[in-house]
Amino acid sequence: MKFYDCKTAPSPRRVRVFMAEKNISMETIQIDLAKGEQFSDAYKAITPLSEVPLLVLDDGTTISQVNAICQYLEDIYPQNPLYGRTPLERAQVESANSQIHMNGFMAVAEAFRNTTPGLKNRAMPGPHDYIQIPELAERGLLRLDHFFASLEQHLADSQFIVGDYFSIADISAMICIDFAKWVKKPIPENFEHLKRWHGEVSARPSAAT
Ligand SMILES: N[C@@H](CCC(=O)N[C@@H](CS)C(=O)NCC(=O)O)C(=O)O
Repeated sequence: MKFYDCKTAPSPRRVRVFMAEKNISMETIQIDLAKGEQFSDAYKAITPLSEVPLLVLDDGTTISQVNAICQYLEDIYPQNPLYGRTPLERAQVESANSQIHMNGFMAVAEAFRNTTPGLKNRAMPGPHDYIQIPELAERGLLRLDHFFASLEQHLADSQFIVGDYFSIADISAMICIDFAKWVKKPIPENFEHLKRWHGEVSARPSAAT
């Protein structure tokens, strides 16, 4: 198996931290997004999506999308489960992880991609060009305020996102909060629960990957 990564980008970091938590190592190839390597003929021959992360199996089968890659790895490397240990926990992790992706990750991406001068005409990742819409950036920042507030409330009486169980949802939320610094949205000073949790998850060795 090969993992196509970009060490500076938030989406592939979700997979890297997941693999570190599960002690999975594999051949990793860096795609330099800043240099446009995702659009090279060589990479387009591997995936028409022009995105990272990407997993390529030994027979050449490709798996794209953070969640699909992590779920596949969870199935074939069941040690240290991060998608839940019971049917209920699995449902809770899936529910939290999709909300974090939609309401957190996509909100930051909306704010970042619709304002960054270097991403003019690249408001969405992938093979198609889309113009920036400044109103979407404003909406993204507003959605991010709501996302932070809901996490602060939730973590007031929960150690991790799903009770006392560290899961993929914590990885997604931690990286979302780190990504939010790109749009100058640090954790608000008075959000003590969110800061406590972010400090704890960031101190895990996996977070340094
Ligand atoms: N829906 C994809 C999103 C992946 C994504 O947004 N990747 C970004 C890096 S964080 C990318 O490949 N960007 C390429 C570009 O901006 O051209 C997933 O969940 O894996």
